[in-house]
Amino acid sequence: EGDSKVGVATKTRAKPKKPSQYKVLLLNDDYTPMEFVVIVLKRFFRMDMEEATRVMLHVHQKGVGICGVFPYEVAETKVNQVMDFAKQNQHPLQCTLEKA
Ligand code: TYC
Repeated sequence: EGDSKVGVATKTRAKPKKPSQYKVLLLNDDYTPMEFVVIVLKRFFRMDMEEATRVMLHVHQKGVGICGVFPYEVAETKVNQVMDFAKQNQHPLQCTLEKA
């Protein structure tokens, strides 16, 4: 009989959304030494010498390059760390975020 039907709960919670990912971009300029950019990529993005050199040369030649892709808060922290470190060393190096 109809009264014996039992409902099954299928959607008890909202699905947690994946945190949005952001690219951290490095911009070229005419003044920051190549060696300093390599140090930045090794220190803040855990690259080895080979990868850091490859990314630095890419930015030098193309004008912009990707350091990595991170959740928003991590990406924002990396940008701030790079900008602070560049300022401390009086280099005009620019680093920014872009939604992945
Ligand atoms: N163009 C710089 C030079 O010739 C090197 C450089 C590379 C600067 C990458 C910034 O993000 C950068 N010294």
